[in-house]
Amino acid sequence: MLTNTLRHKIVSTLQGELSSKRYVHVLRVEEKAITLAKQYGVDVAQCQLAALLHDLTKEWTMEQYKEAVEKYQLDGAMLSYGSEILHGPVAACVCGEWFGVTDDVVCEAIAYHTIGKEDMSDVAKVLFVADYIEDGRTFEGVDEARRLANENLDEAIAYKLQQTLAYLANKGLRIYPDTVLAYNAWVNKIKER
Ligand code: DGI
Ligand code: FE
Ligand code: FE
Repeated sequence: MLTNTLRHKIVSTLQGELSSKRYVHVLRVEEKAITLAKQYGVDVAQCQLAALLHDLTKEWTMEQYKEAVEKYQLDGAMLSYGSEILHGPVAACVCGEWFGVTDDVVCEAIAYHTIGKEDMSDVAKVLFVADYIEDGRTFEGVDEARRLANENLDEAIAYKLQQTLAYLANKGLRIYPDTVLAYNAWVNKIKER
């Protein structure tokens, strides 16, 4: 449960772990996650907690990630993709130790917030979309993402996956296989609606 004390503890840790730019991003994701949770009848405290913790380890060094992959027995293949792919799964493990946050729904939402997953809980969906459309985002297509998020969370998820894959391929960046699996699953899901 997200008490005031826990929130304060997390927020002061974030101020130490993150650049001010990323810190304010996290606060905007928290705000957006609360709004979406209320709009879609999802547990507000779980969404808020997942949002606060989602980028906790985004500025870690590769040395820190390497230790975490060993310690928590995560997929070692993630190491060659760097922080982008590692920061979610690692944060999902660390938040138990640092803050006693062990709620599976919250931890899974954090773990999958970058690449998505075929089956996402409502909390994971809210975080996945809130991270993409928080008020500070300005990329091309963000207005469409916000419009979709206002109508249907699933549509917004499929859109984010489609845009992310296209962006990565356009830049010639390597795509982590689970990113492709999530994309395929959500393209199907939207077609079947
Ligand atoms: O942490 P944030 O910047 O708030 O957002 P995020 O965690 O959703 O995304 C971080 C970045 O990860 C984003 O620029 C897209 C990128 N990404 C997503 N899937 C993959 C990926 N990068 C690589 N190299 N491969 C992927 O499969
Ligand atoms: Fe992230
Ligand atoms: Fe984020």
